[in-house]
Amino acid sequence: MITNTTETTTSGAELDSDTAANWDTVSAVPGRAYGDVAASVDVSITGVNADGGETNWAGLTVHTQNPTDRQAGYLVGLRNNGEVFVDRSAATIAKAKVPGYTAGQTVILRAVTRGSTLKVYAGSTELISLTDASYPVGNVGLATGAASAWFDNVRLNPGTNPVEGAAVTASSSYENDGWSKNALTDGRRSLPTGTNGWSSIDNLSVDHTESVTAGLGAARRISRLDLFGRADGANTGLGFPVDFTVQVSSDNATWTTVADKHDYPRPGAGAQTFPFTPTTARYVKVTGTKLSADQFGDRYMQLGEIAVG
Ligand SMILES: [Ca+2]
Repeated sequence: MITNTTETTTSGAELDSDTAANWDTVSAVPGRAYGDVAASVDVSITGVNADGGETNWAGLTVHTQNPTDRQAGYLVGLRNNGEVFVDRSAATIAKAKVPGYTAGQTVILRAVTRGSTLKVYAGSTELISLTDASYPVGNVGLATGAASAWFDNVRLNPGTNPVEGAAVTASSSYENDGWSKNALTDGRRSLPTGTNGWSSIDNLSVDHTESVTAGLGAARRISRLDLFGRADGANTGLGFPVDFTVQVSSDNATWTTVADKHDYPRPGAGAQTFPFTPTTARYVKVTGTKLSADQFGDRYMQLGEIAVG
């Protein structure tokens, strides 16, 4: 993903060392046009030019018409004062603050486009949602403006999971230590640090039922649900339900069961895929009716990510 000469790669991360007053340093894969796409990068700003100081930025370009030009398309940037902005044709059309940002910290910056909707996240936190039809398709790239920055873990998902970024409801949710409902649809499937999935509250030793529901945003024809369990070393597969159903609904009230599993073995890393007869749905729900116990006898339900197709 390198088309300019001011970058070096170390330990899998990419350093853009251009701290000169160069506002248009962009790296991209030329010739790739993405429509619906989720683009994510771990970014930390390591230095800023005195001209502009902490308002200098690093981030992503999406739907750009020229891969090395940030003007024709959308620029999703993080300033070192914690502001995230979306520029279109070099004019800011939306901005928001990363909660609790401190200069130089690593932010998982993610842009998700669906049709004419562009959403921007910091980790699992939605910061910006806007509708704009000016650039429906184009390139994805990395960009800096008068800042040096580390880029790592670049991920592109060309719009194959309509529940990514979806609002999630759950029977209970442990909203701490990075666990959250929203982390079920944040595009990060594994749990390398134990901080990017959903967990029910974890202090119940009695078996019980837990459920989680995600919306697709609109009615869609789907025929598959993928569940990703934990994938963090010895905890891999922990919290995956033993008995569970997968249900779909058009109104979040009347449900049709499309999968009913019993004595499901503790899975490894990777997708657990449940195909079903193609159906039109707007919501999907997974209900665990028998939960597994951890080494302390506590029973809870945990998932890293959910996907449909
Ligand atoms: Ca996740």
